[in-house]
Amino acid sequence: MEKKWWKESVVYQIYPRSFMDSNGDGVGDLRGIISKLDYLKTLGVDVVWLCPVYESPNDDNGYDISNYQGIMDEFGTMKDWEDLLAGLHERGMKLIMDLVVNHSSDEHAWFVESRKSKDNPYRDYYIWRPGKDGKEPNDWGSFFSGSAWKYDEGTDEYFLHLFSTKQPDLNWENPQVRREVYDMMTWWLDKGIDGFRMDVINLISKTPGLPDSSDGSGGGEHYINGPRVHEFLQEMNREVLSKYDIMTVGEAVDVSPEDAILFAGGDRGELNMVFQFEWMGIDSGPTGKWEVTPWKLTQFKEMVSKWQTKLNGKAWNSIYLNNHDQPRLLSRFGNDGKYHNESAKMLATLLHTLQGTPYIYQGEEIGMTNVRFEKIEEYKDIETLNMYKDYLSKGHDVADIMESIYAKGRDNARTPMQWNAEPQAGFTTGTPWLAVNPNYKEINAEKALGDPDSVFYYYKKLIELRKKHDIIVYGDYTLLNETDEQIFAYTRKWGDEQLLVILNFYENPAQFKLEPAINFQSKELLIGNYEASPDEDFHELSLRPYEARVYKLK
Ligand code: ISL
Ligand code: CA
Repeated sequence: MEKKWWKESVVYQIYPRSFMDSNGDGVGDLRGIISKLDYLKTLGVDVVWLCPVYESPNDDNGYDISNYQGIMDEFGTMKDWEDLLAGLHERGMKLIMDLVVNHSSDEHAWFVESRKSKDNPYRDYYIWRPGKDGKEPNDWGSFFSGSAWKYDEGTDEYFLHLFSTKQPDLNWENPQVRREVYDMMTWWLDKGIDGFRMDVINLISKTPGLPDSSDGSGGGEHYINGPRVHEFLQEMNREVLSKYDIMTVGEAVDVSPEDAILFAGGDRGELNMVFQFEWMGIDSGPTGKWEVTPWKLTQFKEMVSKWQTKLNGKAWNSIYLNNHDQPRLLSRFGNDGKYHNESAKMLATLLHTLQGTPYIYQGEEIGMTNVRFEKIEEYKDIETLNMYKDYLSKGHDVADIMESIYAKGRDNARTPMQWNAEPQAGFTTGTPWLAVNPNYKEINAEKALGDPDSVFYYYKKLIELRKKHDIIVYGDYTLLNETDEQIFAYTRKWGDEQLLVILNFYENPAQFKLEPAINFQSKELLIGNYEASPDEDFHELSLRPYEARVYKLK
């Protein structure tokens, strides 16, 4: 397997609005991030992925961009951004920027022009259609509820928006649009950035003619992995990406491992890796993410194993268990109460010992959890608020809706970073744009840094181990004890070495019996989340609640 720096790296994702506020206006900003670079260095991460910091009216917190080459006033200036990049580089870390080019803001100059008249030179930068029998041009649905079309009186036509009405989709069929995007990317790369995370990049190509969905299911079949998506990405790679030593990760909604190999296959000339959504869907029902559904460990193991084995040697995995769109991993897959630290460390062990590049989302390294705000007015996320209205109008019970939000709402991940036990968790001296999770006195970075046994130092150790043992990065994965409903165990193999990972996923103690037996001469306990004797015989082990162990065998 080819060695690459982006395979050996650990990425830390920053959601700037919620990371650190430097001027007391309640909104995180670039100076705030700069003040925490030593914290990131202490943790040991290699790459920072910065969520959008571009000019934006913030209908979707920066994922609606009105100027791709300017910095949002609330976050600071271009000089601040340059200082951030320099600060990261000085400390040996890299920076990847969010690239949001499936859509722009409706306040982008292109769209302002585009909506003016049907013959405006920018008209074809977006996707405009006349209505059909006085209704929307087709039956496609928006990810944020309702139709994906919005009527615009000025020219008596509709424009397409797969996300909010303030996020019109760019028309990738238009070569001029693609040229603009490539030039803009080149401009950022020439400023010295180290790559891109590409927002919903597998949605950029739509079926010509924009037909109705075949089964009334919203139209995904006509824009997920659309007909020209690989052509466009290969062109982008030729024109831009291939000229730099950078890393690229594409957010790819609804992809299978086979699709992922097309986007990120070593010989494809497209991207380095994708974020897939399969694991994130494990607790969703047929109607989607808001239908919270129980899941079994065997299902989860099957999903993980599928991605590990199918991509092995063909494409590279990205490994994440949460991000700014997902609930906190600890509340979702672990135990955010009694076994907070144990389960946070167990999940961290999984994240860092699979084949792929691990992504840590801010606050994960101190075990931040989901939040339960009493009133809908306290929530800020457009997806959550639109769903709330939509479900209310369809007659759902308020209490049920709130339970869905508690389990799945995106604001779970967006409450301010908990730095210390001071008011507002040390995030701001003012009023935060979204309330702080009330558990900040127990869960905060200052406390974690003062406790050698904290979740933070466990993450740090896992990151260090990755630097010392190639097998953690490159080893082949094999699932063990497939039908076990409580223990997730696997090996990694690399040359004459093996890694054995044993994870108890629940609070009940569990008996582990190694099957099939493995041959080895020597063993070393690399890391675990409980005191354990290095000489213990792991052929039969009693595992404590959420216990995790990683052995290296030779
Ligand atoms: O949030 C989600 C999880 O259910 C998805 O619907 C999400 O919108 C989708 O994964 C795409 O996400 C990305 O693009 C969106 C933006 O709101 C998200 O924050 C971003 O990660 C539109 O730009
Ligand atoms: Ca601020």
